Order: sequence, then structure tokens, then C-alpha cells
Amino acid sequence: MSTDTATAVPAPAKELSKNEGIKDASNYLRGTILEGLADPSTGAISEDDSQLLKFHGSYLQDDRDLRNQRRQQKLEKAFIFMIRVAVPGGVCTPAQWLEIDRISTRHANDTIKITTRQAFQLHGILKGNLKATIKEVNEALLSTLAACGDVNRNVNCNPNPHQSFVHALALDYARQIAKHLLPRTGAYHEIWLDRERVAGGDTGSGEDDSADPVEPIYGKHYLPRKFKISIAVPPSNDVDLFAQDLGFIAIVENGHLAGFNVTVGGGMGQSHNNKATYPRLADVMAFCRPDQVVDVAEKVVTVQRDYGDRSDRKHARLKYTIQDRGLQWFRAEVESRLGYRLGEARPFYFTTSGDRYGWTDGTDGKQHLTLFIEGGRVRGRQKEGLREIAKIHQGDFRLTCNQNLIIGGIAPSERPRIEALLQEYGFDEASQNVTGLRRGALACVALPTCGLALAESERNLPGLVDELDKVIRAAGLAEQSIHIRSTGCPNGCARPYLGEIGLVGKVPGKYNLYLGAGHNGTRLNKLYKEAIPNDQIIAELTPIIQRFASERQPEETFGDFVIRAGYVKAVTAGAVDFHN
Ligand code: SRM
Ligand code: SF4
Repeated sequence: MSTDTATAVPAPAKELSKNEGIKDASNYLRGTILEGLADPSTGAISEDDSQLLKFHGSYLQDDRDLRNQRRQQKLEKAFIFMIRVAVPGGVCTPAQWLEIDRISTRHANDTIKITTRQAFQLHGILKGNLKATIKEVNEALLSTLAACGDVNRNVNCNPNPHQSFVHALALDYARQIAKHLLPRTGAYHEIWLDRERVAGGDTGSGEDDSADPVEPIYGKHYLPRKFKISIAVPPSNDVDLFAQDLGFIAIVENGHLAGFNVTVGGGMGQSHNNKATYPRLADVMAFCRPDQVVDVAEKVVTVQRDYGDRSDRKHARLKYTIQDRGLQWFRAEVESRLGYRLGEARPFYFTTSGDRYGWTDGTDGKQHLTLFIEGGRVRGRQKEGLREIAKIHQGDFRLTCNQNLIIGGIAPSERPRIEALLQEYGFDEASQNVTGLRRGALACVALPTCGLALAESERNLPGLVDELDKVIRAAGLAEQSIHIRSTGCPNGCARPYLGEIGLVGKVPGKYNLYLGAGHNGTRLNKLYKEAIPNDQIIAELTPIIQRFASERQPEETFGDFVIRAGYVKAVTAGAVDFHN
């Protein structure tokens, strides 16, 4: 496979965005981060460095619950840092789980957030502890490099590699892609690891990263914007493939992995009152052989590197490049860089974008247990219980794109001890006895840490679901899987536009209510009511849930019902509507 040397950014007609200047002047992501970390006069770092810090997997935030108090006391904001730990395919060892648990207690706010992209997030880290935190993450053979920033992010795939040989291959490809698309700058090692070579922090380039080589794939300006890749293994779409910039759909023919359909141009983010921004489902572009996957990923990335909009960050994602220039143009450009033609996409179908809960059998005689983790936030008794399980568990831990956790590879002899610990630490009530609505709930972080939140999300959704659960149970729908997704702003971190019920924060306490996405993640929902408070959300949904209970057709999903019943029309949100 050839690796193009990154070309210079083409001369733009419009002025480049501020971030392009920051990257340009950063000396491959160094900026003055080291100096900023050493400055004792503030708990923050400079605005420019905070943009660069994202490439290193960390965000400067402040505790928004304390803003008023700090303002009154004439103190600077309560600055804290979040770190995101990339876990390709979501699979980590019990030893790594124990380290993340320990680090979260020692340096962060004693919680672990399992994200919607199979990563860990730790919140509330003070500036003085940031370097030690990232170093310790690397010592656990994990890394924060490129978990954020204008680069390829954590690569997702179905979280159960032992479900079949295809699932195992999917994880292998996810890891290969992740490794190939890592930035090669030595800045990460210099700043956080004192130039030491630590296995998990190795960029994987096989080169001496500390020598600061030119980035062979990204070039000095990296990508115009963030970039996300997922691999799906039908019939499960638990990675929400159509929300990703680039996706691969495993195609199995005659009992072997024939290759992958390639999807491009998905994304969720939009801004309130800005029609030029919109969520968009990815297009199914082509088919590639397994040995072409990494090459295809690289070439798609380089086309976006060279043609993505570097003047307007709200128009810089791949979805807009494809929307503006057309899928045929994009495919031709990718093929010309590949030096060969791609095949035509093959048939596939998806059943659900949700997780499979409870115990499942693997192909290797071992079993897997998917636990429901509300909002993906591991804390308190659950955190203690998972720590005790990690101490004895011989298999692995797997993070899902639905913010849940799989205890994977449990040998029959191991199961009784794990079940006893689950019982002891209250997982039975927490993970088994919940409605299909709660199990299908996703909430982004929002307040108090997210600087972009307009309303609550993670702290609001459980209470809202408590109320909706009363209606759900009374209607006899406790077992019905319904996907409800909430975000504190329109950026879409919990993929709310792919929720059968979507809630998007508009102002404090008020949400836009969306209805009608496909249960399998292949249809966007549509705005139903604007800027309504929680109690009105319940009042709006109650009669719809009741009608669903009495009028639904066999196997009909909630998302399909609200369209058939005329509450909303099936939509495209300014772009492509994909139906199987
Ligand atoms: Fe996200 C920004 C949290 C998945 C679209 N996202 C943020 C930031 C970093 C806020 C910021 O820029 O200051 C949030 C940090 C909150 C906090 O306090 O921790 C944040 N995003 C999250 C997570 C943790 C949500 C969660 O509760 O799980 C997810 C971390 C994923 C990971 O491990 O990498 C997360 N974000 C997503 C997804 C879902 C996905 O990728 O499948 C999306 C929609 C898909 C997409 O990218 O289009 C998403 N996040 C955004 C956007 C809008 C991007 C856009 O194109 O407009 C922003 C804002 C931005 O980039 O300017 C954003
Ligand atoms: Fe923050 Fe908005 Fe993402 Fe929620 S959707 S985490 S509020 S950026």
C-alpha cells in the first residue's frame, strides 16, 4: 500500500479559519502546551493551546455548576480538564480497566464515562495532574493521542469479537485502521512522556517518533475537522454506522468475509437556527476487499484533507464535502488515489442500532454479559463492583457505542463468582430490571463539564425516563425496545437525530423533541415540537405511547409507528435518506 506524502493545503478562495493558523504555527501540535502546564498563575492554558490539546486527547473545561459562585468571589473559573482514552473497537483488558479505575479516583472525579464511541472519559482533572494522568494512561498501554482533534478519532466496531470469526476480523481491521491513521508527531511523547518510548503510547509508525517527522498522511495542517470511522457487522448496527464520516459494513458470502461496503459522509452536528448545518446519513459508496480496507481509509482521509472546507469549521466535515461535490466525484477521487476501481456495494440489512443485553454465548465456549450502564457513567457501587470483577476476571471488558459495558470471555468456571459479585454490588436491579425504553436510552455528558451545553442531558434523562416508564409500564410496553436519545445541544453527541425519540437542548430546561428515526439507524428523525420543558415532553409522548401500544402492527417499531400514524413524515434533513 502506498502512503501519499501529504500535499500542501490548496490555496483557498476564502480566508482560513483561526484553527488552521493555530495548527500551522504549532510545530506539529506542540504549541506552548508545556509552558502553559508549567504556569502556576492559572488553572487554565491559553486558548490556542487548548485547541491543540484536543489532538492530545484532552479538553480544557470548567465546572459550570460553580461559575456563578466563582464570579461572585471574583475568582477565575474552576478550570478542569477532561481526557478521552481511545480504545479501538472498545476492547480492553481487566488490568487496563483497573488502571482507568485507579486513575479516575486518583486524578479525576472518581467516575468513568463510557462514551458513545467506545472510549473512556475522565473528568475533573486539575492542570497540575494532567501530565501524570496521561502518563499513567500510557503506562497502562492505552493512549489519549488523537482521541480528539482534527484527525481520525477512536475507530469503532461491534464490541463482541467472539460472536463470530467476522466479529474478530472486524476488531482486527478497526485496530489496523486506528494504528495507520494515528498522527506521527513526536509532540505527544515529548509533552506527556518525557520522550520515553512507552509501548501503548507508541504511534505505531515503526519510526522514531521523537525525531518529529513530517506527518505522512495528515501533513502539517492535519484535517479540516474531526473524522470518525466505524465498522459494522450486520445485522447489528450497534456502531450507528450512518452517523460516521467513513464506515465499513462487513459482507459475508459463502461463509467467508468477502469484504466491506464502504459508506461515506455521515454526521450529526448542526447548530440551532443555521440551516446550512444539518445531520446527514452516510451514503453507501462502494465495496472493497478486506485487504483494501486500510488503503481505502487512508485515501478517503486524504481526499477530505485536501478538499474539506478549511475556512468555515461549521462546514468542514466530510458530509459537506460530499454534499457539495457529489458522491460520484468523491468516489472517482478516492479511486484515482487508490489506483484501482472499487466494487459495487452488496446487499445487507440491519435490525437494530441497540445493544444485546444479558448473557450471550461466544464461539469459544465462553460467555459474555452486557450490562446496562445508565448514561455510560460508572460510579459509586457499580464502580466498586466492576473493580472487584476486574480483579478476578480472566477475559476482557468491552465498551459499546450505546455507553454500555460487556464483561467478555467469561469461562463457565468463572461465571458463579462473577454472578455473586454482580449480586453483591447491585447489578441485578441496575442492569436487568429496567424497561426497554431505559435500555435504549443514550445521554451525552452536557452539564456541568461540557462547555457547549445549552441544557442538561446526562443528569436530566434518568428522571425523565422514570416518568415515561410509568406510561410505558401501564401500556404494557416494558419489554419494548425504544431508542430515546438526549443531548444538551444540537451537536449530537448521543446521536439524537437517530433516536426514535430525540431530545435536543435548546435553552436551560427546554428541548426540541424529534420523532421517527429508524430503530436500526438507517433513517433520521424529524422535529416534532420545539423548545418544550420536561413535563410537556411527557404530556406530548404519553398519548403517542398509548396509541402505539394499542395500534401497532406486529413487529412494528416506535419509530416506524409515529410515521405511519402521521405524527411526523419520514425525512431527509437536508441530505440523503437511506432505506434498506
Ligand atoms: Fe461530541 C463536542 C462529548 C460523541 C458531535 N463532544 C464534544 C465536546 C468535546 C464539547 C467540546 O467540544 O467542548 C463534548 C465533551 C463533553 C464532556 O464534558 O465530556 C463531547 N461526544 C462527547 C461524548 C463524550 C458524548 C457521550 O456522552 O458519550 C462522545 C465521545 C465520543 C468519543 O469517545 O470519541 C461524543 N460527538 C459524539 C458524536 C457521536 C458519534 O461520533 O458517534 C457526535 C455526532 C457525530 C458527528 O461527529 O457528527 C458528536 N461533539 C460533536 C460535535 C459536533 C460536530 C459537528 O460536526 O458539528 C461537537 C462540537 C464540535 O466539534 O465543534 C462535539
Ligand atoms: Fe456537549 Fe452538546 Fe455534545 Fe452534549 S451534545 S456533550 S451538550 S457538545
